[in-house]
Amino acid sequence: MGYNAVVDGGFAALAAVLIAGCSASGGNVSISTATPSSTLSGVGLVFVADIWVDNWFSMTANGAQIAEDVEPITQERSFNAQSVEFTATYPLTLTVVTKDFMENASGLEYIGTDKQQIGDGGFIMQVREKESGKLVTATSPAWREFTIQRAPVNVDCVTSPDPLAECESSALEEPNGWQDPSFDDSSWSNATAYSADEVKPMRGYDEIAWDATASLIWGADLKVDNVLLWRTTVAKPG
Ligand SMILES: [Ca+2]
Ligand SMILES: [Ca+2]
Repeated sequence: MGYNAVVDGGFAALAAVLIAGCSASGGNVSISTATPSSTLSGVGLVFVADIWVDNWFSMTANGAQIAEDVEPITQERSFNAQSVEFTATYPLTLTVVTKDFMENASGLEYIGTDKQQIGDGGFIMQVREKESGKLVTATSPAWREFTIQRAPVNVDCVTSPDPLAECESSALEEPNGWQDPSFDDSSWSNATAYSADEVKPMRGYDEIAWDATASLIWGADLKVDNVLLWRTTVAKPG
């Protein structure tokens, strides 16, 4: 699938328009190609975002939805990189929802098998201006993070024969307006950076040339934090 999105820095002006027939898939990398229409050309800049998440993401630019993981969250092994083109203006506010796979609210996966475990997450993204190739932003500890689902809170339940009954979870609603560029995220946490050894990224990760400044990030707990909200804003270049 492809998205043709023009995102205004002021009002979240234009909804992403889903267009057909513009996607390519090579290995574990899906490429969504935005094709700004003639009526929209000249508005904003075209950006390219490369994203890899263990396991799922959805993202906005300046308040407008621009992309969602092509691999559903309903599977343990949802690993893939995506490259997404979108048109937007500075200042550029990006928001991302990331989800680690959980078989149910217990937070565990492979339940009832000899691999029953607390799965872990991981998220890396970089954004460039398409024409200049200039790096605009990359995931780092400077990104703002707010975890809204944690499970299991009592990690000892990992070996339980009935995780849904014995594992505890905590969940919060998404804050109102959190995807708006003007949302105040000062009470949020900074992202925690993790090494590739800790995240063990796979399937698609190696097919992207990650900038040296792009870090794998997640919440403070790589395993227990399962649904996370992310924000970053890039000022207009001086
Ligand atoms: Ca996972
Ligand atoms: Ca987890």
